[in-house]
Amino acid sequence: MKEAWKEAVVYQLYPLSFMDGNGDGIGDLKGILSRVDYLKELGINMVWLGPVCQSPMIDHGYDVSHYRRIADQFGTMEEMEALIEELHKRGIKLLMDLVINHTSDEHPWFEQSRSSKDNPYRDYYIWREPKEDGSPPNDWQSFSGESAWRFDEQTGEYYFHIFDEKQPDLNWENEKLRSEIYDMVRFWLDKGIDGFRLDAINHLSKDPSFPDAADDRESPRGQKYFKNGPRMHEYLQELNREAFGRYPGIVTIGEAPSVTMEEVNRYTAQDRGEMTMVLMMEMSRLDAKPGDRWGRAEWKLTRLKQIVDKWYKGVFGKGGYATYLSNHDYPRSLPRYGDDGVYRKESAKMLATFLLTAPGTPIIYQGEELGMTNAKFESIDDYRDKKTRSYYHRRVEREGADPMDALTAIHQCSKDSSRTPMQWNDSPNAGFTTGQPWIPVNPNYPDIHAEEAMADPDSIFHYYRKLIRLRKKEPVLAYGDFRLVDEEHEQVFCYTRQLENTKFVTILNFSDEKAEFNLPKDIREGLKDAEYILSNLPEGGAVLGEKPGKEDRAVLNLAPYEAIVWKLKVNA
Ligand code: TEU
Ligand code: CA
Repeated sequence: MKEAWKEAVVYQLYPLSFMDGNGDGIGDLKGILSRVDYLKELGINMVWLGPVCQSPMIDHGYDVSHYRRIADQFGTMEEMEALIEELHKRGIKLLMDLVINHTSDEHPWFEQSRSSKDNPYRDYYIWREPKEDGSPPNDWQSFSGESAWRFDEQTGEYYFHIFDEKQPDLNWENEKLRSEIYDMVRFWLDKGIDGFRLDAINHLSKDPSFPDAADDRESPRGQKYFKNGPRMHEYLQELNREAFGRYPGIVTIGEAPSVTMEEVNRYTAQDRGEMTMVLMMEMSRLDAKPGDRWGRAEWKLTRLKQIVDKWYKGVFGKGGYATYLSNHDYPRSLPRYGDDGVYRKESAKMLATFLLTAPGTPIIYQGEELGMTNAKFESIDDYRDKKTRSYYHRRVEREGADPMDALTAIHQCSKDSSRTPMQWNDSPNAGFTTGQPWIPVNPNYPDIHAEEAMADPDSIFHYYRKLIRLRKKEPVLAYGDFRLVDEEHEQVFCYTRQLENTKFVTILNFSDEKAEFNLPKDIREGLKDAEYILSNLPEGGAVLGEKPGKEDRAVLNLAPYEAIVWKLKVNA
């Protein structure tokens, strides 16, 4: 069935780093407003705006201290209302980032809650007595690897937090808390926003007995008791009944790490009234080293193929999912899955071809459309992320590691790598700000910026525009089936998408070397009168010149990072 969310091309906009409108070095709403025509030009039709509500910014806005106020550094409610209006005028929907698993410890609710055991807000959060020996109530860890419990002197109890200790988890068992959240969500929906990205959403429900998890192999320990908990579906269905579901066409994209396909369908099957989609997080960290937040592992293309195939077979047509290769929580994928050197342009376009012709609603992370790369600052003083800085100081000061070794791991794994300011032009600070940017701009901005990209018809930016137009024009890319071709090939990712008698063939060389690819008979036949759609190489590249299939060629010779898309006419 036709659904706007299936035809959406989403743009993740990280407000701190998109555009500074008042010269204080911090991105803001005024800055975003000055760039809405850029978004229109790119062709996206949905924006996911990172958190902009009042916050002490310990976690860059994911620590909310007031849900109904815009943080001063981002601007005013009037500017937010203007942004909603200006995006709507351009046919672009706006999703906000909804952070309701936790608040900041500076939220008035928490200040009340911690003040006394009998305060009416006490149970808005999760408090427990210490064990006999004064230790934490159980052995669960937060995502930073330390205890998920923080002792609070004032009332002699511990409170629970799966993220930073300044981000106490809300107690969703408390009905009054839930109804306050629903009221706040309606407040934003009444302003005309079109939906939400739901932060860390599958952590809302915890195992109410809070058992010790000593035998738990997972990291962080205890996670199995604080994700996908027993009342998750009840809460989401209530949230839908009380808020999202009362407004037409609201789109929700849940961030739900480590879920099975069955759980994804339970969260997103249309008839369950819970969420529209979940984020397909598995593709974004193929090279993460299991159990080592700061390590990198080799990754195989066959792994990526298996993930795409698993999600297609498990969820497509039943539930909903959104795909992405880069976001604000991890270094950009271009150098990790492609190349940020000689083949930067070709590989960025190849990755774009994958993201926009594979199944699932695609999310483009700001700057990905320019082929922006990861910053590699030479001093820890240029990094802002709290965990990055504490990792460096632990390694260098406590463990005596060589600073360059610690910085190499940071270059490869720090959240800050993908958070450097958007590169608009070659003026100072890439045109992002007239002030001192909150984090340094990537020094390569004179060569990589929007102005040069928009002026160059062969740029990554214009290639994305072409792909986005294609995705909006061809229903097969939103609704078509997905068939892997040659699952074992370690260099080439080939797949077809078919809807009735339209069949697209995408062939991608994910390597920096030439690749030979055997075309199966049905595709070879189909190519005889195929329509060439696009390629990332100049017209007449190694393969296109020969238009394989006419001479019944069986083997394609692909150039490094070559991407090709054909459209076949088939009998349905
Ligand atoms: O991230 C959630 C998050 O980080 C975990 O679910 C993730 O799977 C884990 O860290 C393993 O890598 C969201 C936001 O994207 C992030 O920026 C915030 O810091 C976090 O929630 C807390 O709000
Ligand atoms: Ca600003």
